[in-house]
Amino acid sequence: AFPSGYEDYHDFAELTSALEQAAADHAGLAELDSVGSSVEGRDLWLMSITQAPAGSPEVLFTCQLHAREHLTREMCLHIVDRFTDEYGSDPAVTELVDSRIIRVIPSVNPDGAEYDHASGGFRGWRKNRQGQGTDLNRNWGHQWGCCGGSSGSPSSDTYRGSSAFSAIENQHVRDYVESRVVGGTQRITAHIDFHTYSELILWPYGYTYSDTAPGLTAQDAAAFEALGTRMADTNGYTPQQISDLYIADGGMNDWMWGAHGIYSFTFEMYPRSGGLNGFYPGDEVIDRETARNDEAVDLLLSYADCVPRVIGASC
Ligand code: 0X9
Ligand code: ZN
Repeated sequence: AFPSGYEDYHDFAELTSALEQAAADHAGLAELDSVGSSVEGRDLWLMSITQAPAGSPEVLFTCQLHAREHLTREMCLHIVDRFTDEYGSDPAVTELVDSRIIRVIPSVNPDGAEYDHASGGFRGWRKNRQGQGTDLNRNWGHQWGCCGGSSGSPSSDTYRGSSAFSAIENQHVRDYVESRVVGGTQRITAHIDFHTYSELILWPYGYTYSDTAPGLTAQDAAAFEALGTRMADTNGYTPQQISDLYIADGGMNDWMWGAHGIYSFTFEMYPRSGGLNGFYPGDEVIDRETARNDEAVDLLLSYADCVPRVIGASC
C-alpha cells in the first residue's frame, strides 16, 4: 500500500488486481497480457481494448517510465477504466473502441515505483533498479547518448545505461512495438508517454534544438505542432517541442518517431510547478487530473487513422 494520504494510488499488487478485474469484467472487450518481466521479475502489463476490425489503427499509451511519477500509473488505469466501463453508454468512447485498438502499458518501471514508496515514505526515485539504475527515458536507441542530453555516470539520475536498450524494461517495450510491424507496416500510429510534472505537451525531437532533422520534415513537425496544440487547448497544458524544455537524448518519443514513424507525444501532468513535492500530490487530485486528459486522449485516438489530416495533409 501507499503511505497515508496516498491510499488511492495503486501499488503493484493493487495495479495487478485492478487490471485482472477489468479484464474479467470485460471479457471480449479488454485483454490483459504481459510484454515481459522487469529486472526484479514484475510483469510489464499490457491491456488491449477494442471492438474494431483487425488491422484498425492502434494507439499506445505508456506510463511510469519514471518511478516516482505515480500519478501517471493512475492515468493509464483511468484510460483502461473509461474505455471499458463506458463502452456502450458513452457515445465518444463507443465510437473510438469500435474503430481503434487501444493499448495501455500502465507501468514500464514497476521495480522503481515499488522501491520509491515501499519504506512507508517516498524516496524520490526516478530510474529502474538495474545496478545503480538506468533512466528509462535516456536509454532508447535513436541518437542514444548523442548530444549531451543524458549522463554516462551510473550514479546520475539521467544515466543512459551502458548501451542503447541496456535496460531490460525498454527491451521488452521495444520488442512489443517492433512486433506491431505487420506486413511491413507499423500498426501503431500514435502514442502518449505520460510523465509528471509541469503541465506540458511535448513532441520530438529531444536530441536536437532543430525543428526539422533527418526523418522529421517540416510537414511532420507541423502535424506534431498542430495536434499537440489542439490537445493542449483541451487540458490547458503548454505545447512545445521537447528540446524547447531541454536537450534530452535517448528519449522514448525520439525512438518511436525516428525508428517507427509513430506520432509520439510526452504529457507532463499536474502540477505546473514545484520541487520534489511536485511528484507527490495527494490522492485527492487523481480523479480530476486524470479526467482532465480525456478530451486530449480522444482527440489523439480520433486522428490515429492519419495524423497529418490535422493539417489537411493526406496519408
Ligand atoms: O526528462 C525527461 O525525461 C522528461 N521530463 S521528467 O521530468 N518527467 O523527467 C521529459 C521527456 C521529454 N521526452 C523525450 N525526451 N522523449
Ligand atoms: Zn518523467
